[in-house]
Amino acid sequence: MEEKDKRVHFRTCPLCEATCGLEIHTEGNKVTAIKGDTLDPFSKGYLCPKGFHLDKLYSDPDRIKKPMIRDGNTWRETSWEEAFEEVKRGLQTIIKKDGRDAVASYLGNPNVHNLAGMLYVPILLRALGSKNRYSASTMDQIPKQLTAEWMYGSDFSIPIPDIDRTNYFLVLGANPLVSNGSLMTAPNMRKRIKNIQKRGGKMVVIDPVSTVTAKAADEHYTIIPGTDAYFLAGLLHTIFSEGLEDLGRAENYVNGLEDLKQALNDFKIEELSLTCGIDVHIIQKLAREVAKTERAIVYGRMGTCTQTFGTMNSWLIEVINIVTGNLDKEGGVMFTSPAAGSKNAGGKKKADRFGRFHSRIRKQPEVLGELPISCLAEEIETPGEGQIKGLLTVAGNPVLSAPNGERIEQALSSLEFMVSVDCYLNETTRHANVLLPAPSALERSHYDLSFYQLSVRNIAHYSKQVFGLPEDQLDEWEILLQLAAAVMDEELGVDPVRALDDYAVMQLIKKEQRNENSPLSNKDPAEIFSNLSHRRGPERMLDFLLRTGEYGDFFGEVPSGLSLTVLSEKYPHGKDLGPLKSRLPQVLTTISGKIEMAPSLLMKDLTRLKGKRDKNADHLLLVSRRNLQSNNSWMHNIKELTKGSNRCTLQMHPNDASRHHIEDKSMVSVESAVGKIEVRVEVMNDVMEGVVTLPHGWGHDLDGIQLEQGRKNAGVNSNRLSNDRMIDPVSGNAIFNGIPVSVSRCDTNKDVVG
Ligand SMILES: Nc1nc2c(c(=O)[nH]1)N[C@H]1C(S)=C(S)[C@@H](COP(=O)(O)OP(=O)(O)OC[C@H]3O[C@@H](n4cnc5c(=O)[nH]c(N)nc54)[C@H](O)[C@@H]3O)O[C@H]1N2
Ligand SMILES: Nc1nc2c(c(=O)[nH]1)N[C@H]1C(S)=C(S)[C@@H](COP(=O)(O)OP(=O)(O)OC[C@H]3O[C@@H](n4cnc5c(=O)[nH]c(N)nc54)[C@H](O)[C@@H]3O)O[C@H]1N2
Ligand code: SF4
Ligand SMILES: [Mo]
Repeated sequence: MEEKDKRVHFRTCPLCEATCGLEIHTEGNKVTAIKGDTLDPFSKGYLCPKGFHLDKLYSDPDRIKKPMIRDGNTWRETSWEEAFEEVKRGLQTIIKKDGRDAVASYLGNPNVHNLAGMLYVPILLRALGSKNRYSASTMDQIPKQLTAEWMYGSDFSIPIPDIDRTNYFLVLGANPLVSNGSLMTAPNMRKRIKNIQKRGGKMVVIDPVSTVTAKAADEHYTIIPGTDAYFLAGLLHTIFSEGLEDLGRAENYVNGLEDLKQALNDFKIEELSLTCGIDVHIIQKLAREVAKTERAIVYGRMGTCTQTFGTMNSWLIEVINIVTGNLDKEGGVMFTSPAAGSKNAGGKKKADRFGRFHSRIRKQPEVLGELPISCLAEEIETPGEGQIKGLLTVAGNPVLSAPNGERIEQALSSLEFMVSVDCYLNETTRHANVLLPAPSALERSHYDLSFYQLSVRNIAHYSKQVFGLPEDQLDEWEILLQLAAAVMDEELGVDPVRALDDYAVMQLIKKEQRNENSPLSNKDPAEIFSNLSHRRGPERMLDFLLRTGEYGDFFGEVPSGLSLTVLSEKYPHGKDLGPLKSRLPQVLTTISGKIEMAPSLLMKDLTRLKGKRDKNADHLLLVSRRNLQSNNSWMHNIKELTKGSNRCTLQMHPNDASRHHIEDKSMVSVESAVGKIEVRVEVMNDVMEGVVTLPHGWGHDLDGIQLEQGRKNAGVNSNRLSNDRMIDPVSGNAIFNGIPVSVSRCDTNKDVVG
């Protein structure tokens, strides 16, 4: 290998929300080393084992590299032309026969870690014109987004913990030392938490499991799964009844506070405490600490979102942060000022994006433009007008990720036509008729458009491709635009990708110009367009977004401002744009212009806290757990990340084990209302009595998948137990935590790898 082939690349890791900077050494088309980039102003050299092995995804021999068409159980590689022709034929047949809503879309999590997904999927969905939009959001953070939409006006106006300046961090249902943080982009959470403690502050964790994060905390309290709303109502009750409220910066901007206070008056703290299993005096102590500590945060994530009170939890957490004066304050929770993307400010909206239409079968309201994933299977299965006959998946694996995976699986196999854009032939994409290969992360450029909107500092970091695309590989944005062209009725000429891309950029320009305060409002749109003409694809859009963003150069109007050229040439390790800044009131886009403290559907939902919670004494409550080496369902084909002991186990408390005559390491059968699995048990004190935990994203033993390594350590699909009929009734979000299950010894106790 010639010396000149050796190169060093700096780029952010696109795998999780932490956005760590990587230093990638290459020789020719091989990666020789990956390290943490010590010059990255945000991650400062931190990385986790997944980032360290990012190249293994690129070099995985099982990764799909050619478009493929399925004929029965056999796949054949084909040309892009034939693949898109086949997509056009398959989807247009359904559209002509049954209308556009008969073709659904499902978007998986990696879309938000990918510029193509962020910028071009919306164009594809508009071209498709179907109401049947589904995504991983409705089994994740939609309660947080809906709460932000109702309270602050926009679903992306989510206040972020200002963790680097806080003195008190109360964490519910999150395990950031394993997940690396969510809706709180902050590489190296361990260090950030240690720094809170070094400053004399503290972290308190509420979790049914003594997780790595709980162990790093100053205090940990277990909670009965699914009952956080009772605990949070208890905190609020204490704050109000002891007169501890002080709204601080939010004082003049709230609506409905008195109604909320009145509603909470009805509750008795003793009853709330009994239901959640946390002592009254602990609830009161924590309430006083949150209210009295200068700079405190209450933060809740997955464990609080994907449970029966998902939206109520998200709401009560916002309310507590507001009434203790911690919203929009240093060391409290703050809105970001991202360099590109949603400006989360400016103007009042006309209506909430909720309930504008309903699902056909369950009549579940639309939430932020989509329908809950828990409705997908029934919409495919149930005949009649409006039935889903075709599906397009982009970067998603609902068979392993979504509730009642087995039902989804069956539903997918009954579709008339399915198209998937993915890197693997896996549990979901094996049902596709056409599978289109997405390039791997190292072959595309990157900018964390989503996560810099959710980050604990304002950051901008653009990464160039590490490797060029192979000659016969389309970039993901080109695939998405080709798909858009295939489902449109209009003729787009000889270069449909170019036509759609140009159109999309023109739309962005016009949108910016509609803002009369924009320095571009009086410019000729054609001139702006031609200013961008040396770029195409995501780079052109990103350049425009950066130049017209908070720190933008507005095409020369602000000479020291940011552009893509400045960012990529001057700041190869990323640019730190400083700590979060106060943004009230301009961040508010609600109809009233105020923070809505008492959204009507949530006020109504409070009555649910009054009913008795029935619990079958024989049932254990299943919750989910993550592992540092995994990333949802799709990184189990990497040997380096799956070696060692079997991670797909049921964790159980010793008292529950002995009550059910279950021995450590034995095989057990776990049964819920919808399914049954067999899995190996790990008996341990870390899990609260009455609770069992399983990881999700396993079950790689299905026929016809191309995951050789994954199959060796297949594990079982925990989502055969989660119930698509159990949802958070407000947002429709899926429930993965607090699922009643019965656990018993396996009759045979045969040596199955679970
Ligand atoms: N029981 C339980 N279930 C859960 C959860 C839980 O905690 N417990 N968590 C939920 C959460 S938070 C989420 S976000 C969902 C995730 O749900 P999904 O997004 O449906 O599942 P993933 O496992 O992330 O699958 C990602 C897919 O994208 C493909 N892929 C990876 N990179 C790319 C790319 O660059 N381009 C393209 N086109 N494809 C790519 C992968 O091969 C894989 O098929 O799972 C949910 N499911
Ligand atoms: N290593 C790794 N990192 C990841 C992922 C991954 O799969 N692996 N996935 C990424 C994705 S898509 C997401 S969304 C984020 C999620 O990241 P986090 O929000 O940090 O979620 P989890 O790690 O699932 O932690 C949820 C915690 O909630 C607890 N819990 C369960 N039920 C309850 C309850 O009723 N009340 C309370 N208070 N706690 C409860 C669980 O025991 C668990 O410790 O992680 C991301 N990062
Ligand atoms: S923490 Fe997340 S962003 Fe950082 S290296 Fe690991 S997977 Fe990548
Ligand atoms: Mo997620």
